[in-house]
Amino acid sequence: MYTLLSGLYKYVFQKDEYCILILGLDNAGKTTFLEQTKTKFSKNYKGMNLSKITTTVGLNIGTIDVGKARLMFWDLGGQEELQSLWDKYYAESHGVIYVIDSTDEERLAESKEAFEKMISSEVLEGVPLLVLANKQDVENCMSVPDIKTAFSDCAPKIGKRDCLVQPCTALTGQGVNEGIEWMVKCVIRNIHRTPRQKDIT
Ligand code: G3D
Repeated sequence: MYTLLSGLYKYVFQKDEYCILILGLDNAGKTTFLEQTKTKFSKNYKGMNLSKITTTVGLNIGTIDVGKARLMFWDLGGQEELQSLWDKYYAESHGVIYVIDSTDEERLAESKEAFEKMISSEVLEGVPLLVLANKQDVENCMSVPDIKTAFSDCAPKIGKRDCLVQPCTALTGQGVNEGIEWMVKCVIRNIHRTPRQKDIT
């Protein structure tokens, strides 16, 4: 009877946990996106004042539950000296969210370089990739087609992994639900399709 009840309890309440990295250059809006996500998906979460968020130095973490999935986010600092730490987290991640500042044409090449380096990692092969074209509220910002064109030569490295470029305004929440729901769907499907070595052992 105990086994039956504990099995039932686990079936109803136990969550499958997935680690999601939030990467991108400093000032792209990673922390704002994480705060907005926590506010939208956690019932009792009292979010920070989004306009008071300052750039990530080090690591911000956050957890949300979506259905039977628990997503644990690691928002890593994007400054050049911190980018060298990103790959320490790759082996543990089930998905990557890459945030681009759509208003910053000057640093787009730098962002692309960091993106290309990240997707070249064998450890991330097959891991779903959500690219957020953030700050779409700003007039004359780069559109999704503009960003896709600028990043087009990364396509062979992205390969067959699930990849979505999503317009987003982290400050107001536009595009956040769509991005998170897509990621949840992909990580669940991906773990059943191609379990990575660490998930098997
Ligand atoms: P980071 O964690 O990637 O370093 P932050 O980036 O989340 O700290 O955001 C950096 C700046 O961009 C912040 O402004 C923040 O308010 C702004 N920002 C983030 N998302 C959006 C967005 O969707 N639209 C607009 N217009 N601004 C956004 P400050 O002025 O505090 O530097």
